[in-house]
Parts: sequence; C-alpha cells; structure tokens
Amino acid sequence: MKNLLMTTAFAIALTGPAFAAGSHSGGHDDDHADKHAEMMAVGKPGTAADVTRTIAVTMRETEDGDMIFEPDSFAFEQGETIRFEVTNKGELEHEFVIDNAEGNAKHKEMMAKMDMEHDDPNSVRLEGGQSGEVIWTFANAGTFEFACLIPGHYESGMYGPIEVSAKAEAETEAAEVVYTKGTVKKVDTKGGKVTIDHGPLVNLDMPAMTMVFRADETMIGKLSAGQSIEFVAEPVKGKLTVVELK
Ligand SMILES: [Cu+2]
Repeated sequence: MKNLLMTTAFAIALTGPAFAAGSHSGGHDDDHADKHAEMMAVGKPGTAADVTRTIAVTMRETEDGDMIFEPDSFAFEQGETIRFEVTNKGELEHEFVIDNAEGNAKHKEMMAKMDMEHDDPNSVRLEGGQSGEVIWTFANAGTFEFACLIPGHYESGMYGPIEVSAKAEAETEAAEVVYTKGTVKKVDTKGGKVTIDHGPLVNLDMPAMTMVFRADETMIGKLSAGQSIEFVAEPVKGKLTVVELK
C-alpha cells in the first residue's frame, strides 16, 4: 500500500513539471490551463467564439504541374483567432497544416516514410472537392508556416509563410490616456488654434514648453485665456491637436 501511494505521488510529481515545461513556449498566463498541453510555438487551437477573421483558403493543382495554396502567405497579429475555410479545388488529396518550419519539416520526413493521416487541431486533410476548417489562435509572434505534407506536395509548391506580428505596444498605451497640465495663453477662435503653456507631453515624448495647438470648434469653445487645463494632444493630419480636455 505504501508503495502504491509513493508511486502515485511520484507520478504526480513527474507530471506536474513535465506538463508545465511543455506548455510554456510563449510564457503565457494560465488562463487556459486545459489547453496548455496543446500549445505549440505557432499557437493553440481556437474556439469559434473567439474568431476575429475568416479566411478562405484554396488548395489545388495547376496546369503546369505545381500544387498551390491560395493565398500563398498570411500575416496576422499576435492574439488573433483565425477560421481557415479550406477548400480542395484540386483532384488529388491535400492537407492544410500549420506549424513552424521545423515542425513541418519533421512531419514531412515522417510522412515520406509512411503516409500518416493527421487529425490534429492544427490541420485538415481533404479529398478533391471537399471543404473543411481549422480554427487557430496565433498566440505567439514569429514566422510560421502552412503546408501540405503529403509526400511530394511541399516540393511542388504547397507551403507558405505565416507572419505573426507582436501585439503593438502603442495599443496598450493608448488605452490609458495621459493628460498633461497646462495653462491657456491665447485662443485664436478663427484660426482654430490655441497656445498652451504645458507640462511634458508624455505620449509625444515632448518636454514642457509653450506651444500652439490646433483645436476644433467644439474644443475651442471650451477654452479661454488664463484657464488651467488638463489635456491630451495628438498629431492629427500632421498638426498637433488638442483631442481631449478635462
Ligand atoms: Cu497536397
């Protein structure tokens, strides 16, 4: 009995770290613990509810003997969940597999030895005329690859790059608007301009100074000389413009 218990404890101890190590390819939070086992460098299986874009993908042979995907490349932003609606418009069987280049190369080697039929969430295999789909979340930034790994097909042209760009940091910064303190020096209602003696403009990386800003009619109406304000300025059509006021 004691032995059995120890064995179980040992097994659990082993499973824990092994599981964690295998899943943390991107250093992500544990919000989908159950999906962690399926996390790959290229991302993880997505759910229909999270789909941000649907993309039609065609697989077919060409008259000059090539085999192609249309489109032949993809560009996504980190975090996007894509529904690939894949149609085999060819006569031969084809598959659509997403992975990184190394993963595809490894799989291709294995398939050259023995035709394996994948049924992983990152792939769909279709007979000529069939349609199917793959829903995938591109959780990590990087360069990945989609391919058909049926022997000979990759070499005939069935692969292309998937570029996943890192989530723009500006986006997160924009979420928390930083107001700058200032004093209105002059208001030019006709010209749509306001002169403000202001503190540092953090979002524009500008030091404190007195500067002329553009402002639309509504904004101008709220401003008068001598007034102490807190405002946000942004370039609008190349001109620094007061866009927020409190
Ligand atoms: Cu193919």
